[in-house]
Amino acid sequence: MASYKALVKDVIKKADILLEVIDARFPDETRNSEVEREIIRLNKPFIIVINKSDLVSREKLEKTKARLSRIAPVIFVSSKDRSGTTMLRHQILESASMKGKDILVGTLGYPNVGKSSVINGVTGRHRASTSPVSGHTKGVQHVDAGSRIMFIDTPGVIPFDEKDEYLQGLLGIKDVTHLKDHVGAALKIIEKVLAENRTGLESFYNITIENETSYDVLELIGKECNFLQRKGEVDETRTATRIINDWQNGLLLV
Ligand SMILES: Nc1nc2c(ncn2[C@@H]2O[C@H](COP(=O)(O)OP(=O)(O)OP(=O)(O)O)[C@@H](O)[C@H]2O)c(=O)[nH]1
Ligand SMILES: [Mg+2]
Repeated sequence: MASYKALVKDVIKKADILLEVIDARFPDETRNSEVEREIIRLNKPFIIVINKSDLVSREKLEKTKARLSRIAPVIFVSSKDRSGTTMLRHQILESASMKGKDILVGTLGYPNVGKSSVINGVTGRHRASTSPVSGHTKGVQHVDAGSRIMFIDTPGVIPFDEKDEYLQGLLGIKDVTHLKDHVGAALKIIEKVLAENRTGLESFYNITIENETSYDVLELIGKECNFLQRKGEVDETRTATRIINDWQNGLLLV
């Protein structure tokens, strides 16, 4: 996607203030230093919006916030639960410090992090179209949020290393029908949840994990779900598909 840089630059140039929307589960992977540098270069205020905060523990959120607050004001939001959106509106008005004038707010971030959902959260209405399938927002769109705030919604255009299919699975950029290696993607999800919320994984799938590898855990889940083949061994693709869907639907917390 050759024109993405031009689009992002153009939005940064036009906007009075930028929101960098990141996924609470992957704050580092979904930040983009190139975008941040360009914002800083043009001397525009920006806010880091940690979205999907309903999917991580409060403790983790606070840690991420403390770390990122050195860079810019940080607000955590759950567009799903409608939390943090009033705070974000206030922060936009404060950071923009444009008394009485209309404020153009550019919204940037990776595909599927919830840019359009954050805009809807702040406007209080479903004005920006959203979808579980990434690449949903096509082209730049303006969304009037009332009380002087106008958003620019953008497509998730920050490019990924296309080769990193696992990361695309984790971030929900590719859904299960577009992933080639289901088992590989599911193992990455298991590794992430094992490391960050092992008991949550155990209780969600009703399994007990001792010292198993991520592959063993996949097998345990397959057995518990009764996803077996004729000879009785676990149907690993079916199990992997279930895990990817559970993760991408926000059922597994970290
Ligand atoms: N659990 C949870 N899911 C969310 C939240 N915000 C958005 N989502 C979900 O994440 C998916 C993507 O949301 P969008 O708002 O379309 O994301 P986007 O960044 O605009 O995506 P593109 O336009 O495709 O780049 C949808 O399935 C939303 O329901 C949130 O705060 N919590
Ligand atoms: Mg969108």
